[in-house]
Order: sequence, then C-alpha cells, then structure tokens
Amino acid sequence: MFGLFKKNTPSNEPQTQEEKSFFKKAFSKTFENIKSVVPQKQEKIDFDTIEELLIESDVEYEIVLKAMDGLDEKISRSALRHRLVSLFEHVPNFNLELQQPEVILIIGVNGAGKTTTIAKLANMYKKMGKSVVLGAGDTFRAAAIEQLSTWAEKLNIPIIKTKQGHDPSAVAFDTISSALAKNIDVCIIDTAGRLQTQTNLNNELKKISKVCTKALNDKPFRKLMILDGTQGNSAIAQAKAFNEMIDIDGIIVTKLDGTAKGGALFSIANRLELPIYYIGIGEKADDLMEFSPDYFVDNLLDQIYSA
Ligand SMILES: Nc1nc2c(ncn2[C@@H]2O[C@H](COP(=O)(O)OP(=O)(O)O)[C@@H](O)[C@H]2O)c(=O)[nH]1
Ligand SMILES: [Mg+2]
Repeated sequence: MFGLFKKNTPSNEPQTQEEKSFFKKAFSKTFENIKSVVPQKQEKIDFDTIEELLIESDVEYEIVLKAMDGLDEKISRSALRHRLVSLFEHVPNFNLELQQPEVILIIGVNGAGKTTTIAKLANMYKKMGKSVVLGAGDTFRAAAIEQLSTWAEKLNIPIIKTKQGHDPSAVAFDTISSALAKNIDVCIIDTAGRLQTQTNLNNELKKISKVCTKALNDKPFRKLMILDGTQGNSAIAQAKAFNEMIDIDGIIVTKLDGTAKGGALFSIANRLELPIYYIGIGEKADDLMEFSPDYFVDNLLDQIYSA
C-alpha cells in the first residue's frame, strides 16, 4: 500500500489494478484532451504538436519552452519522457525522519479543499493503524468547525475545537498537547482560507506556525499547501507567496477529477520546486492518491505514442 510522504520513487506508483484504474479515472479529462490533439498514436510526434498538446493541458508556456528546448523536429517517446519527468525533479525540503506526533499544518485559499483533504489524510493514516487527532484551526467560520467535526465523527477520530472567532493558535497548541499527552501518532490541523494579500491573516498564519514549533519543542512539522487543480496555473502565484511566508514543505492538488488541466501539475511542481505528494480525485474520504510523477508521465505518453 501507499506510504505517506515518501520521496517520489517508483514504489509510489499504483500497484493494484484498482489503484491503476483509479489513477486513470483521475486524469481521464486531461488524457481525453490530449488525445484530441493527437487522435492517432505515433512513433514520433512533431515538435509543434507536442507544444500544442502541452499548452492545451494547461502547462505554463514558460515551462513548455523549458521542457522542449533543443528537442528535434520529430520527437521520440523516450526524449519527451526524459524532459517531462525532469520537470518534477527536486528534493523534498523536509526531514523525512518520522516524528511523534507527526504534525501536519494544512494551508490554502478558501474552497481549495483543505478540510476535505484533512479527512482523506486522517482516513489514510487510520487505515495504516495510526492514531490521529484533528485540530479545527479554521475558527473564522462556524461552518468550518462543524464541517471538520462531521468528518471526525464519521471517521471516529477525536477533534480539538473552540468557538468561532477564537484564536486558531490556541487550537493548534491544544491539539499538539493532546497528542503528546495521549501518545497519538498524527495531528492534522486545519486553518482558515486566506489570500496572500491579507496581511492580518498572514501574520496569524505565521503565529500558528510558531506556536506549533513551540508546542513541539522545536521538532520539525509539515506545512502542506492545498491547491485547487481546477484553477490550473493560476494557483501558482498564490502558492509562491505562501511559500515565501512560511516555507511550505509540499503540495496536495485537489479536484483533478473534474478538470482537463492536469498538465498544470508540471508547472506547479517545477515553478514552486516542491514535491506534489498527493492528488485529490473526488469528495469522499477514500478519494486521495499518492502522486507518482513517473507514472503520470508514462500514462500521458501512452495516450499519444504507439508502443
Ligand atoms: N470533485 C472534488 N471535489 C473536492 C475535492 N476536494 C474537495 N472538494 C470539494 O470542494 C469543496 C471545498 O472543499 P473544502 O474542503 O471545504 O475546502 P476548504 O475551504 O479549503 O476547506 C467541497 O465541496 C469539497 O467536497 C476533490 O478532490 N474533488
Ligand atoms: Mg475548510
């Protein structure tokens, strides 16, 4: 089965038939779109055609130019594979050593899928036999606390929460303290959606991050950015600003099930120089998948290249 937050290695690839078809379903719109540019599979494909299909699947133009620089007029599968896979190559910037408790702070704009992704991660950890506690750190809206509480109940997982309007840093601190006191393996902390331009909210986020560090006695924890896949490339500027603010460790891209913009994964990973750990492919607790760049690229090339 999938491990959590491993380096992107071939072992991250879907193993069972079920996982494989799940992956194909997630990218079905993106792949259909690509096939409309190259209706017939070929051994070598024209430079201009490849350029067009990358742009069509929402790879940023700058990244398209970078990936294709110096390639021949007729491009072979292996040449293109090499270029596309290397767009994902960069070392994850967090310490892979497991901490106890493993703390994950979830960050992103409103509606990106933060709360839903927390439920999915909690579900995954639980299935691995780990104990989990959730922190309802989006104290901005009462509905957000309720939403996470509903998930906690459904998944039978404890949750730490306060009233709407209370200090989210206190919730983060209490969640971590509770995990330490009860020997819980994993803490996942929600935060309110915010834009990179909202100074007050951003100072609040820095404070939450500092409080986590303090509660953990300076041990590292993970800050994951949730990006809405249907936004394609427009999510990148946002994520860059957040990364400058509090050093993001990795990305989860949601809602890939509803978009043909799967190519944006290339630009997101390359421009942010951060690993994409998971992809969200639906609204249910099981709709989260580990992301393997190699497997993604191979499947994409299968659509257009003959064997
Ligand atoms: N189709 C689909 N919908 C998703 C996915 N992740 C989240 N959503 C939906 O997106 C909406 C916003 O999600 P939510 O978790 O509340 O976002 P938040 O504001 O960032 O916490 C909800 O209706 C979710 O069910 C996904 O991977 N696929
Ligand atoms: Mg939320």
